[in-house]
Order: sequence, then C-alpha cells, then structure tokens
Amino acid sequence: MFFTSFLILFAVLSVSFCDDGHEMEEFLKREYSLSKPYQSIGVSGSSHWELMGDAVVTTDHVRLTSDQQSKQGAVWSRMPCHLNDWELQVHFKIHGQGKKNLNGDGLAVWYTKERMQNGPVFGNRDFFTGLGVFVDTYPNEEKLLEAQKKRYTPRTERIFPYVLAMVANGTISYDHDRDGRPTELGGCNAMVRNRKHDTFIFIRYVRRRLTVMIDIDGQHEWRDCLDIPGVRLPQGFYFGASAITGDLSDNHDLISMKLYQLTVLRSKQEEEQEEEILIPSVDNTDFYRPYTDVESVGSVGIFFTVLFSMLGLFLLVVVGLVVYSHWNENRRKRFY
Ligand SMILES: [Ca+2]
Repeated sequence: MFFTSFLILFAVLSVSFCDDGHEMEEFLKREYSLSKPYQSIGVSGSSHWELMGDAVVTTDHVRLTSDQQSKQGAVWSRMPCHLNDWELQVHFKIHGQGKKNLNGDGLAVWYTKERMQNGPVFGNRDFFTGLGVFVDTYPNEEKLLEAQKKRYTPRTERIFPYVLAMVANGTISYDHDRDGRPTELGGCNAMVRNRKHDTFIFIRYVRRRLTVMIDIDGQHEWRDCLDIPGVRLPQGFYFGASAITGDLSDNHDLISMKLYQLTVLRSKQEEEQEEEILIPSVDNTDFYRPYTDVESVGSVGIFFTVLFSMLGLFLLVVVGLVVYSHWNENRRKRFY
C-alpha cells in the first residue's frame, strides 16, 4: 500500500515535470562540436578534441574502431561544458562484414565527469558519473540464455541494435551480460547497421528532461526513442564518444557531433528555485534496477514465508506443550 502511494506520488511529480511549453532558440557551439574537416584532432593541445585507443581520423570520419576483433577507441572533448540546456546531434555509421548478430559491440555517446579512461562499457570506464547513450549492436543476454538453454521471456525481449540511456553517479555498474537492463532509463530498437543513408542520434537535455530521438530511415524525420523527466545532470562534464569490439566487430564511425546551446526562458521564480546539481540522479528512482528489485522482492518473500512458517511452528509447539502439561496435570489429579 505504501509502495503504491509512493508510485502515485512519483507519477504526479513526473507530470509536473512534463510541462514544457517554452519556446527555444538554438546556437551551434563550435567549441563542443566535432565536424569535418577534423583538423588536428588529437595531434596537439590546440584541438578541442582528443583521441584515444584505436580511434583514427580520416577525411570522412573519426573511426572509433575498425571492423576487427578486440578494438576500442574514443574521442573526448577537452573542455567541460557549462550549459544549462543543450542538444547534441550525433551523425554516425556502424557497418561491417558480419551477418546478423555476428557483429559487435556498439558505440556510446557520453556526457560524464570522467574522460579519457578506457574500459568495458563500449570502450569507456565502468562506474562512470553522468549520462551514457548506447547503441548496443549485440544481444549478450539473449545469447547467454541461449547458451544456458533457458527460455527468453517476453519481458526481457529486445530487438537489436538497441539504443539505451543510463544515468549513473559513479557507484552503479553497467551490466554488460544483460545489455544494461538493470539500469536502463529507457530505450528503443534502431536498425542502424549497414544502412546506405545517414544515421543520427539526437540527445536533448532541457529543463531536466532527457529526450533521445533517432533519424535512421533516411527520411529526415526524428523518431522518439525515450523521454525521461526529472533527470539531474551537473554542469561541467565532458562530451565524448567511444566504441568497442570483442570477438565480433564492426566499423564504428563518427561523422559529426554537433552541440547546440538551447536558450530556454525561465521565470525569475524558476531561476531562484533552480539549485545547483552536484551528483547525477533521476527523480523517479524506480528507473533504477527494476529487475533486481523484482528478484529481491522474490527473495524477501521467501524469507518472510520461512520466518512466518517457523514462528507458526514454534507457536504450535508452545500451544501443544501447554495443552499437554494441562492434560498431564489433570491426569495426575485424577490419580491422586
Ligand atoms: Ca550488448
């Protein structure tokens, strides 16, 4: 009951965050954008962007990984971003020789406190602080369950490639084997691989609302992917992109990342109420670990069942002993 009231309260709060009737203007911020020609990226300290790992620059793109096994690469902005409201348009291309599901692992777009640290999360470190938007091209959980000869339940079913957003505070791990399901904020299927036309992801953060859209069908139309209110991202984090290959591979190419500053008119009252965000979080904490919650409710349930059974048994034994001693006493009385 308490939990249900909590959910209702969260729903009401969420609705108030949905209200977004303000007009916006956008300005391209060149210092946070990456586009052709990619002059002197990673070559000197003068560039706004820095390369790492296996990433290389050509005239047409920044190739985060080539279509070869066990590669990882990234590109990171050198400058922390202090904008309130922004929109990042990412033009990318994922392509390779592998047939369906024989390719991997995907690419990620970042807005994080940390930068230039390689690791297992699409070529970036785990336990990151900030936002990650992943284009996951390999269904790890499905393959794992197949290998264990377990059935794939509709609840966990997804069509890959899958776009997913995660907000973390430095203490949450990305579950690679489960394709990030336990920490997923939202996501959508996106058939982005080996397309002839251009493919884009659009990440908008306005008034603490995170919206991700995709344009992947060559129609120049944005399609909704996820829309989450109450997302708190601090200022002063870094934009970046990374990719990784394992046993399976793909070319992960970045053609451009364009950052737009959005000017959102806020009332004086709104500005006063706006407190500085220090740690990334999402207001509706139900978003976190929905699967582990279900599992832990299950184990809690078992715990209480066992506990109450034992208490019941104990009570029965006590009642039994009392009845027995009374009966014994009465019997003795009858004898004497
Ligand atoms: Ca995966």
